[in-house]
Amino acid sequence: MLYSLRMRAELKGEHVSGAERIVGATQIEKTIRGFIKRPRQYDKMVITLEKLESIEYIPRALPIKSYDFKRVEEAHSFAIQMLSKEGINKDIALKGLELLKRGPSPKGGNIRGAVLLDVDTGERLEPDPERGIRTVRFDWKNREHIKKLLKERGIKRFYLERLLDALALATKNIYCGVMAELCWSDDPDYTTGYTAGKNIGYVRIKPMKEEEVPFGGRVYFVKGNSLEEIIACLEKKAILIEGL
Ligand code: PML
Repeated sequence: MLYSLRMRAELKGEHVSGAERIVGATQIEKTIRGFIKRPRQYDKMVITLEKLESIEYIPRALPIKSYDFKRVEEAHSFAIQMLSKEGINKDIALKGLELLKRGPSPKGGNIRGAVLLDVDTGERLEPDPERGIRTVRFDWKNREHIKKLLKERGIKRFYLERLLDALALATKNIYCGVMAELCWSDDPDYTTGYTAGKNIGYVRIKPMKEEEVPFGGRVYFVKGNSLEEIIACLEKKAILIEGL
């Protein structure tokens, strides 16, 4: 039997950390101990443990490429170029970048979930824009093995856990029918972000923001006519990714 374990932590009502694992019964306690240590500061943590009825397997994650730039502007132009290879036009891509620059909340600031941006109209499609849509119920079939493979490819310790989580999440998103994703962290110390899609793979791009900027998040570019199916897959379908 497999379980979905999810954590979200807040500080003064603001989301500060989240994590997601699919584990067997023997791993539950160890995973929760890891969750508790994860956020640097929090005053509230919610942990959800749920038995999974069915699970789908994806044989390979999106292929990884990494690009470094001197300036954020160059990194953003490159991201727009990558998104165009997934059929996202420049105006819509710019709208996604603008949302992450100030945080996607309609009041400004970060939100817990992702923005769903209609690739044809540029409209936001999430039912609740203060919450966004969360991709949940996904993980690696053998997380430690994938971690070892990434280390062997020269991924440094500082990036490892985030890359593992973000690559699994982006792989599920594209599997669920998201056309492309744009992301960078809201962590002020983490400036690497990515674009992802079925043609471009998982394209890591640095720096997507200046150091110490506390805004970021995720934008999923979607076709409005397949919205319900995509949301159901992102939120409900349990997915394990087998390999790189
Ligand atoms: C990476 O490939 O280094 C991860 C980039 C995105 C991290 C997003 C996040 O942790 O919030």
